[in-house]
Amino acid sequence: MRERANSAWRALIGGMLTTGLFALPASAQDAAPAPTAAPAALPPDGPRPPVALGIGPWRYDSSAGPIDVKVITRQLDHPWALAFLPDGSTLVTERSGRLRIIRNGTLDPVAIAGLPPINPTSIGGLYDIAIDPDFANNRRIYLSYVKPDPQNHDQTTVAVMSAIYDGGMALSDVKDIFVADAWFGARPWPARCCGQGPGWGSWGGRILFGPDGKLFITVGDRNYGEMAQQPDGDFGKILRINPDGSIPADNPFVGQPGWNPQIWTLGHRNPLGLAFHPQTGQLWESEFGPRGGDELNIIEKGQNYGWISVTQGQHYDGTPAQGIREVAGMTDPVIAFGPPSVNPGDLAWYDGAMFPAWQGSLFMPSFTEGLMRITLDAAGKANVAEHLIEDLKQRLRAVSVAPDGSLYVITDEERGTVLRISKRP
Ligand SMILES: [Ca+2]
Repeated sequence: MRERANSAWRALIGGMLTTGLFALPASAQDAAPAPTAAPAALPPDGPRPPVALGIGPWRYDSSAGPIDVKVITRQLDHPWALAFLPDGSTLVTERSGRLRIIRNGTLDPVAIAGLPPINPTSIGGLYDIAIDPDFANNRRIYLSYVKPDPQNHDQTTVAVMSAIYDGGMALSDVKDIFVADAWFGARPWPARCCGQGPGWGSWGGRILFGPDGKLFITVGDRNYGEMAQQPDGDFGKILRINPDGSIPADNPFVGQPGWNPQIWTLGHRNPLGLAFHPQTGQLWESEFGPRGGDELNIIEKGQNYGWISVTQGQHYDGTPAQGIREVAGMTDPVIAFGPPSVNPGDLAWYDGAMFPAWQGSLFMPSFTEGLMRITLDAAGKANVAEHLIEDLKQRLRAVSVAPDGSLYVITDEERGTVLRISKRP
């Protein structure tokens, strides 16, 4: 499957090249050497070309029996996260900076008002949603986003806002509760190793309440991976705060000179998925690594996950990683994916009633390999057991278990969708 998918992809890219659909700036075309027929040494990496999604519904046979996949809505611009509210409606973020609401299966055409200035550049914008554990009483939600410096919009960081949402068309009492100090992007950019990407990107941006009522925030390395090991910056970290923005006294580095007290773990590249195991309470995380170095990790208080010196992937300029695995002081991933990269999205442990066969499975959406179902064997080792809806060739950004036990998957596409996977009646 994987080989066939890749060769189809290469053929598609090749077709786009020969038909001139990959338009290069004139100067680049002038400077480019004549094309040669040399085969690529490595599989393609990075954004995959978009593939139009059909109307559906689709039917599959899965390990949980026959399933239906239906489009709930296809009118979203790069949706990034969704959250179910107690009244049955669903909030959805669009990365371009809009908060949307789906009621009774229908997307309201009007976006919810009241968001602060957001910079939707590159892969940045409006990101994740967390619902206050006490939402039924306080109607409070939390949204993460890429915050621009008002003086220079290239200079950005990840922030988390809190707001009251009463079910209508506007937020109220909107306020930042946390602004990461991972400001980056304004030129001139510092010299960085390893062929790292531009000064925009790698923001992280997942937020999730823990069973302890604390809010976990992922912050990417901002393509400045040298900072991921620095104790006095939020770059490349997973943070833990109280819902009012204050710092919990039991964070691992509180009171240690030179450390940001909000740091929970360090050494991350671009963490984009978080989920607490419903039985063990462990925090699982997915992370974009470099080429062929995407990771699934178990996040434990105070640990160092290696980036930038320790990675099982390849740096983009071919610089060898300084460490691969079992490096003293570093925590290895549970699974390292690739090459090629799978580009993992947000995670969900299945604990719903609709699919008994999937109880205890971890779902991990991917840009390239569909919705991956991961299981733990008797020894606790994680294995990829199944790929769902891979043939739809959509960039899957997130998956959530709905209150009825169906799975909602969002596709991070220009014409992005919410898909619902349910048991075939
Ligand atoms: Ca790592």
